[in-house]
Amino acid sequence: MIKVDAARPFPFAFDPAKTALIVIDMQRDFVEPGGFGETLGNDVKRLQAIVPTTAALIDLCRNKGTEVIHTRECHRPDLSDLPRAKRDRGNPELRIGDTGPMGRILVAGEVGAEIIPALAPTDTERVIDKPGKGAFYATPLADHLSQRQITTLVLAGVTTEVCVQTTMREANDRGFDCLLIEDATESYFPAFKTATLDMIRAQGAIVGWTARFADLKAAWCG
Ligand code: TIU
Repeated sequence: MIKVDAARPFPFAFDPAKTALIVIDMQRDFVEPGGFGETLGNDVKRLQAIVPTTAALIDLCRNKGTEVIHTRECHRPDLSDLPRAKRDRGNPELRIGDTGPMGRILVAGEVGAEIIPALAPTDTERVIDKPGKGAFYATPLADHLSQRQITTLVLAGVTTEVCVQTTMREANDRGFDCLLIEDATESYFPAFKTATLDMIRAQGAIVGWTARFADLKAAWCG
């Protein structure tokens, strides 16, 4: 067992053989100009700051033989998995399915839906496409983790209070112990990131734990 003493709200112990890293939605549509994130009115540059730390986290897990799973929020080209309520939400310049500079917004197979090159999956890593904010809703993720006897999830990606938090809450309700890496997740809204980290670890880790990447690495690499 590895014990991360500096995790909050208290030390986090995990078995690397029963752990998977889930990197949430590090797609061009959220991180680069011209995609879904920007069309919602956000400054996407904020999210780029976590790329080096997230790359280092992925490398650490690969080197340790801990499975790395990537998710992508995207929809089928015929939009049959896009609820009207999701498409109509807000007042974006471009809606999901419309054509922008990186192809159709949040549609599978388009340039914008790809994971950014700096964090690209290897040929053997699992990529889960998801139509919702949570990675468990309408995906094979739960079955996959169950087959692999995974009990612990390390989480990273964007955005902290939307897809990352939703996935972490879904996982928590399914019985997984969850650790969110603080400097490998980011939000378009700094206050929302802070609040999300606080609410995750409140009430004795009601949703899970958080830790800095350096503290995970120090505990794991000795
Ligand atoms: N808008 C926003 O903050 N996030 C999303 O729509 N999706 C994800 O977080 N991936």
